[in-house]
Amino acid sequence: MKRFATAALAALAAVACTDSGQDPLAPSFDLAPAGSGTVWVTSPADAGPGSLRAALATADGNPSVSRIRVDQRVRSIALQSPLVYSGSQALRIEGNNVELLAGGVGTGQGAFLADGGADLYLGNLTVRNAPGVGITVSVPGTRTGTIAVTLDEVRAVDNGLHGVLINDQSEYFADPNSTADLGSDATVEVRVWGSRFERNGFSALDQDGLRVNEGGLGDLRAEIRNTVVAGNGGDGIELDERSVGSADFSIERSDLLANGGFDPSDYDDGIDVDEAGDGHLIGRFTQVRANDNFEQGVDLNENDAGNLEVSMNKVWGSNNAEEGIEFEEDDDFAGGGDLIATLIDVTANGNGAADGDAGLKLREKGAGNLSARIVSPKTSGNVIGGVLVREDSSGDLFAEIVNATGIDNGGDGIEFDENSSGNLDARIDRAVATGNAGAGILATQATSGTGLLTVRALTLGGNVGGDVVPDSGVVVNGLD
Ligand SMILES: [Ca+2]
Ligand SMILES: [Ca+2]
Ligand SMILES: [Ca+2]
Repeated sequence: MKRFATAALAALAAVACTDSGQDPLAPSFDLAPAGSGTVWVTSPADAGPGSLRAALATADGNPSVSRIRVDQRVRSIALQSPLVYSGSQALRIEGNNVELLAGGVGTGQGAFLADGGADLYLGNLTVRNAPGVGITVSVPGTRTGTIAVTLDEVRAVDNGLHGVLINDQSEYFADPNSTADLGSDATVEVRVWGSRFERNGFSALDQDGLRVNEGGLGDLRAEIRNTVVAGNGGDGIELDERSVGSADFSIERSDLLANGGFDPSDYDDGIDVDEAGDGHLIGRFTQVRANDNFEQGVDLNENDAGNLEVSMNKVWGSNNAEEGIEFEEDDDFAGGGDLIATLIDVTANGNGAADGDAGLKLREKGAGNLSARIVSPKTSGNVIGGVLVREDSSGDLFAEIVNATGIDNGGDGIEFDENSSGNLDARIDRAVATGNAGAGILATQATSGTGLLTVRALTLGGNVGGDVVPDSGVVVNGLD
């Protein structure tokens, strides 16, 4: 495995060149096309000729450099200090499966920092054991337009703070607890493909597998695919959008498992998305497992003006200590807007051992309507309720649930709660609601407004609180 190591790498160390097609190592290397602005990394040393550090310095000083490629024979680099890229030109770093071992950088320091506002692609590399953040992209306050960051088969493992931090909140580094919403005018666009963020964030509070902070003008956009986020101390993924702009993300074929265990007084989630100020929270989940997390599996909070719009298809949020899947619109700050959800084949079993309201919880708190279509939800064995759909303040609640299973939950199997003014129109077409400690199906219309519960083809029984329970304001139709 290491036959080449000593002599070959000593030779490689002498070579650090902007690729010109005359690399003396040819033809044994897969060279970039001549004139492509590519710099090769041929040395595993921390610094010096051919090193990744030298390549980044070359890119810093030469805007025509757009790509750094690590030779496949450079298997790992033991960093003595953080790597920094401060150029503003878009840069593509192709790691060829190199490992950046960052245990030797200074106390609290990270492995890699990009702070020049460049679009960045990182491919096929691992960042391991940094005392601080594994990979940081710090967006300059002067950035405009869209800054695009792509992580393609990137692994951030066992770093003390965040695995990956992409930050456009100007107060964050000085005060991580700042609630200021300042940042650049730029939109932050993040793509994560085939990556792993594991066991980061056990050196301080609130350190996540992947954190994206967006402030100032612009949106936070994220696309996460085929990625595993597991065992991180804070949230697996946190997306935090403030000020003007929306949080708009999709997550597909990904696992968010056993995150949030660092601080017993403030456990964290599989994925936590917070949107504040003007703008919407728009999320799309496809084939996602958010299981075994220390707080919620999925926690989406939309504050202030704007809607919370979420779609799910084949999503699991099971065995989390609080809710499996929770959406809250106008969670902390009322500003109007609706909660709109289309959920297909969602499973939330065995949640709530520590706290929470229901395995699957949708709550619209401020002014605005709640509209939900939920097909084939499975909620069983939650210590809390199964499904809770709740609308507070002004606005209507419309919910249609098809083919539900709610068995042996500690609260109600399915609960609709129109908790203030506004009308309730809830429909259930086919459900098994048995063995729940509360009601099988509970519908409440608290104050003014009409209350209508329409049910068809129910299988009921063994519900301690009654099978179908309308409160005084609710009319039940079609009970069979
Ligand atoms: Ca911004
Ligand atoms: Ca916003
Ligand atoms: Ca809102």
